This record gives sequence, structure tokens and C-alpha cells, in this order.
Amino acid sequence: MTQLICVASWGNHGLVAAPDQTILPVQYQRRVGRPLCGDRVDIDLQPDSQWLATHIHPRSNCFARADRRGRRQQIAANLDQIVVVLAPEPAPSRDLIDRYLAAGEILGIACLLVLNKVDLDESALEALRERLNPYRQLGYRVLECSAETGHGLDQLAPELSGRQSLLAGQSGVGKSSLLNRLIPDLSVQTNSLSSATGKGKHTTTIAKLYFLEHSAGCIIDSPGVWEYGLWQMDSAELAHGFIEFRELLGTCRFQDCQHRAEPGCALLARAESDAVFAHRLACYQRLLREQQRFDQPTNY
Ligand SMILES: Nc1nc2c(ncn2[C@@H]2O[C@H](COP(=O)(O)OP(=O)(O)O)[C@@H](O)[C@H]2O)c(=O)[nH]1
Ligand SMILES: [Mg+2]
Ligand SMILES: [Zn+2]
Repeated sequence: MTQLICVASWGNHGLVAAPDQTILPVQYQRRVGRPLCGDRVDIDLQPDSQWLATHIHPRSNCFARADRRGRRQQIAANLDQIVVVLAPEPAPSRDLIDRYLAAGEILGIACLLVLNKVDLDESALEALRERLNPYRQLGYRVLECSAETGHGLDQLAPELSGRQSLLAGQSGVGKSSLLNRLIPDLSVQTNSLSSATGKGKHTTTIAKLYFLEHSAGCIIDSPGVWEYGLWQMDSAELAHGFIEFRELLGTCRFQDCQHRAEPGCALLARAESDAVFAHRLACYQRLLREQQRFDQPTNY
């Protein structure tokens, strides 16, 4: 029995990597459950010479997003950080950054913002830099780089070394380009994943784990989420996703205050004198309204 890391997972089977990065196909059992990409698993050889996952080690955390009905969909496990890749083109849609940061705060996973394509047109880049300033002030880290020129990658690489990171962000921001820069043998790893899944099935739609060279680290590439959505949650949980709200939570007049228009709301009061706070509170309120669509019956 050996402990391995799940590098891809779908339905009732997946792929695990041995310490020497050999990829093995494994079957799952209902009793054990479905490993997620990034899970540590034990496997056992069956009499029919198939590998079976016999145990999923306890997860330190689990990244999630909403499926189309607002249900929490688990994507990857045991993350040291979420690397949110942003670019001046395509510029992040409204609230996208806040959604990722809120998910990170709620799930207990650190976020690193990476501003890619800094070689591009100055005005779009300056606009995005300015948009990112408030997040820096809140304590979030922002690294700048270009997958095109390689600028800034010497700062990014050490952030990934020895860690298990999830690469997130809209399609087109340069995630694949960054992966190619950071993982010189990416095509070798991709090929061994495709040959183990058989005919490259599922390989474009599921999360996959790649190993960094010369370090214990790895990067999980998540499927093309062009619009990242938060799953159904209550207002208290959502408010917890906004780090600067926390010191005020519990100080509103009403204990069940949702910070919308209630009298005696400590957050609304703070927003009157603090523009950045007001901006984030408005974002929280939009996300809260968006949550209400999950409460309506839907016919898909
Ligand atoms: N100018 C510039 N273009 C980039 C950079 N990184 C990626 N691109 C381009 O942006 C497009 C999308 O990149 P890709 O890596 O496929 O993005 P992904 O969808 O996030 O995986 C491609 O045409 C890349 O060549 C960069 O740093 N600078
Ligand atoms: Mg890509
Ligand atoms: Zn309030």
C-alpha cells in the first residue's frame, strides 16, 4: 500500500501519481468516496490487476465553485494557495476578483493575485493596476509578470516552490502560457495524463495536477471557468468572505443584520467615510442579491 497524489479525477475513476511521478489509473469505491485532484490517496492492487483507491487522507481544505444551480462543486483539495491570474486583456469582469478572494477567505485558502501581460498596452494595464491597489491595501499580494517576455517569473517561481497551488482565472488571461513557462516538461506530463486516461478523454474539462521541476511543488490547472461563481450560502458566510468586514461583524444593531439597508448597521456606517469599504460593501450586496436567484425554483 502506497500513498499517492490524485492528479485527475472524473466519475468513478481517476489518475494518481507515485512519488516518482509514474501515473496509474485507479478505480474508486463508493465506501471510500471520490478523490479530488490534489487528494492524498492510498491504493491497492486488485486480483484483476486494477488499482483501487482504498483511503482518502483527510483534506486540509477544498476549493469549490457553484455549479449552474448554485450547488457547491468541489474542484481540488489540499491547496496552499489560489493563484488568481488577471490580465488587462481580457480585463476581469466586475466582482470577479472579489468572488475569488471571498471564496479563499471562506474556505481558508490564501490567494495570490498575479497580474499577467504587463508587456501590453500601458493604458489598460494602468487601469487594472489602479483597480488592484485597494486589494493591496487590504493585505492581498499582487505580483506582476508576463508569460510572453518572462518578466517577473523569477518572482513568481519561488512563490510556487514547495507548494500546492491552484491556477485560477478567466480564459485568455494566460494560464496555459504561464504553465508552459513554469513547467518545462509540461507536454511530457500532459501526454502521460492523456495516454493514461485513454484517447485524451475529459482532459480539457477537469482539473489536472502538474509537478514543478526541482521542487516538491505542484500546480493544479482548473478547467476554463470564464465566470467564477460562489455557491449558495447565507449572508453571514458571505460577509465572512470580505476580510475587512470581520472586525465589525456582530456590532450591528440587529444580530441578523444583512448589511443592506438596516438601521444601526455598522458596515453601512463605515462605508460613509471610507470609499474602498463602500465599494466592497456594494460588491457584497450585489453578490448577496445574486444569491437570491438560487432560492427561486429553476427549470433547467
Ligand atoms: N502580450 C501577452 N500575451 C499573452 C501573455 N500571456 C498569454 N498571452 C496570450 O494570451 C492568449 C491566451 O493565453 P492562454 O495561455 O491560452 O490563456 P488561458 O486561457 O488563461 O490558458 C494567447 O494568445 C497568449 O499568447 C503575456 O504575458 N503577454
Ligand atoms: Mg488555458
Ligand atoms: Zn449590518
